[in-house]
Amino acid sequence: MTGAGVSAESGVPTFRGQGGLWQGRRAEDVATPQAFQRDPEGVWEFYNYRREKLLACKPNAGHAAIAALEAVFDDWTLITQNVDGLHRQAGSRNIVELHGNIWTTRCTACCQEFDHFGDKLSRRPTCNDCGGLLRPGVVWFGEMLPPDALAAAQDAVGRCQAILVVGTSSVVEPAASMAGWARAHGALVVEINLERTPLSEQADECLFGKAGEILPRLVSALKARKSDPSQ
Ligand code: BV8
Ligand code: ZN
Repeated sequence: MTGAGVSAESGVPTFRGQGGLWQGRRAEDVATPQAFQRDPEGVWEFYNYRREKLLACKPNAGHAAIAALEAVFDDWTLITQNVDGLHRQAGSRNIVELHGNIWTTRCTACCQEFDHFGDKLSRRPTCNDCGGLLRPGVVWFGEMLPPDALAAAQDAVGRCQAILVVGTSSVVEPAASMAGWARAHGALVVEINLERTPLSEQADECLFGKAGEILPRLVSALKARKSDPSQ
């Protein structure tokens, strides 16, 4: 389970805390259906700014390590709250994007979804098919998560032996409850973060430090264990 902290070392601003995206902005003003209803151009300005910044960002060692873990485990699911697409660029494949993807759009009239990876969009992009207003393909506050993504995440969390929770402040629901659901059926909970979060007291292990430094070390240890179980 990853959050914005995994992308921080790629230069993608996190949401909360010092210098975060919500800094100086209220999430309710830029990341809710009401905000979009009220001021679609202002919301598109925020998302176009983030898309623009993302073009210069590349996956970091943390993303690469997570992609490598997919090959270490027979049954692995990456659940991410991140909308930046960097996990896929790093080579992860079995990905559940709980909060959508900033590179996609959805037509508010005909509901078609479009991939605009790298495209520069206007402040009022419209659907090529029906001329309807496009919205960012992300999940806003007060919106349900995509049912298939939520179901896939709940299935993985319900079956896992261990959950690694990396770079999230664990405040946004229902993502923040996933580790608790895993723990409830006996899974090991390991948190990797720079600081303590509301999840920390429930975690079996808290590894404090940068995801881009801790994860590669974890992958090497797991790979060594896999090749020589006596280790
Ligand atoms: C829902 C997409 C059912 C858009 C996002 C009261 C009224 C109404 C709703 C609610 C309410 N109370 C609770 C709710 C539900 C609400 C919610 O949880 N609110 C919270 C804030 C109280 N949730 C919802 O609305 C969700 N839908 O519940 O539907 C429903 C329907 C109607 C009414 C009620 C319920 C939808 C939530 C999705 C919102 N969309 N983003 C966009 O991106 O613009 S949320 C946004 O926050 C991002 O997706 C982000 O992923 C997510 C979580 O943030 P984090 O990833 O954790 O990032 P953050 O900056 O917070 O933390 C970074 C962490 O990394 C820190 O801990 C830091 O220490 C660490 N870090 C930094 N650098 C590193 C590092 N760690 C390691 N290494 C580093 N280098
Ligand atoms: Zn349309």
